[in-house]
Amino acid sequence: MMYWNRPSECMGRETLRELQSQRLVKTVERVYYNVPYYRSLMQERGIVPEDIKGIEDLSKLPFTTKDDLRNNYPYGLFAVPLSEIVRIHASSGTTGKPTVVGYTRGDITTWSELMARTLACGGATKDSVIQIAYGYGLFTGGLGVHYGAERLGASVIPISGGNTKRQVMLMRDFGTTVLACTPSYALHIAEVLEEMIIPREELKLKYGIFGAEPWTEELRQEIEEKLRITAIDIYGLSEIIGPGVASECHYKDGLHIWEDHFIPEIVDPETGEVLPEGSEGELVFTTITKEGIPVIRYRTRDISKLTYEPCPCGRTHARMHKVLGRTDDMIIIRGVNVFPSQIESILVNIGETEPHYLLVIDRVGNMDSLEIWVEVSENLFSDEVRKLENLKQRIANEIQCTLGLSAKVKLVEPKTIERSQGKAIRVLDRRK
Ligand code: DLL
Repeated sequence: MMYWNRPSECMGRETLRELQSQRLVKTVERVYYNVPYYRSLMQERGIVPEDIKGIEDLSKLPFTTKDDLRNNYPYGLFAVPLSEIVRIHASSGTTGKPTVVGYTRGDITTWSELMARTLACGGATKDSVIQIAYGYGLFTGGLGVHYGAERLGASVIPISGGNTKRQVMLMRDFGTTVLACTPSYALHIAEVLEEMIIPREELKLKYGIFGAEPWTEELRQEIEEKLRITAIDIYGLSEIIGPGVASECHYKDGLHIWEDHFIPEIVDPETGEVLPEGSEGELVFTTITKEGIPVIRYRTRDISKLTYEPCPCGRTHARMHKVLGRTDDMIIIRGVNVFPSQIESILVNIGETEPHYLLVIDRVGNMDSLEIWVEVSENLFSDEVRKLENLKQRIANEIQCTLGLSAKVKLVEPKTIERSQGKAIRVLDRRK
């Protein structure tokens, strides 16, 4: 049993609740006095910080959503001056603008600590050789896992995503024992390993720390068999901290939420009402130690359920069920979060196409592929091939620039895309 921080991970529930209450009270004060947005929201509801005496008062507080972050783009929800921020990350917003988050030096320390916990919970130790194939950059995956792995004292290979043959070669040559990447990329790596005819015995791989996108138990089994490893599910989101919010232990029966830093709730996605333990609903988190951008009751749009039953691993923190779905239309393609509305605004901005489009997502080999079908006018369609090629290229480039995702564009004749009677169907996901 490898704990990274036993006193915190195995803290009695009473003590934990007490700690959460103290930290919540401080957080509410911090946002009330430092973030005008939260102050006016609380004033509108007639709440003053003194009304929040502990965790039992949590539901008095208003929710925060991705839209609130967008409306305060880029730094409006920061609770410290920019001079205190040492790192900025961003993730997809629902339309053009990304969601921006900032970390103080203290936040980076907390994040590293929580990622060290997460990695240890999944089986890594200071003797591990960790290959980090999550993307490095504005995405929180690469750097988040990186700092945690160094904090743990492991040997870190910061390879980032892509160039799969090289991943496999270095995995063998450098003696990687832990692979950290998205589950779909892990499957792709497994496939390339087979193609390269490298015998499994030449690898030292033991564990996979996979997350950033939904995956099924079936996919887990396939990866575990192909790579002959234990595959662990880790969960997180930029708005809360990045990876390092919750992690499975080797019992693989729900993900432990690091509750001394984040208070989870499950709410009815329609009414916002808090649901009792075990109910399926939308996950909501309140950060209670963050300095740069604390968030109050953040609506994740992820569907899950909570259990407070003790886990045989000895950790006392609540467990969330593997993510069951989303309450909105966000899709994750090769680890990149995509809202159909983002593609729509790109198409509208470029013009020259009709407002009828379909995102066709598939799995080619083990890699997600995205094809965008979009209607063009009769006139344009009968125009020169060169013009059409040029338009396709411009759309694809714009998507690459805005989302960092390569896509194929297929221009189709008017009325080819099926019209729907009710809500438009914008996504055809063939991966399932
Ligand atoms: O994906 C942070 C992360 C990086 C987590 C590396 C794990 C590993 P965002 O890009 O902000 O942050 O995307 C957050 O991804 O709301 C979920 O919908 C989805 N997601 C993340 N982890 C899982 C998971 C990172 N284990 C959004 N299972 C979240 C299912 C996940 N969905």
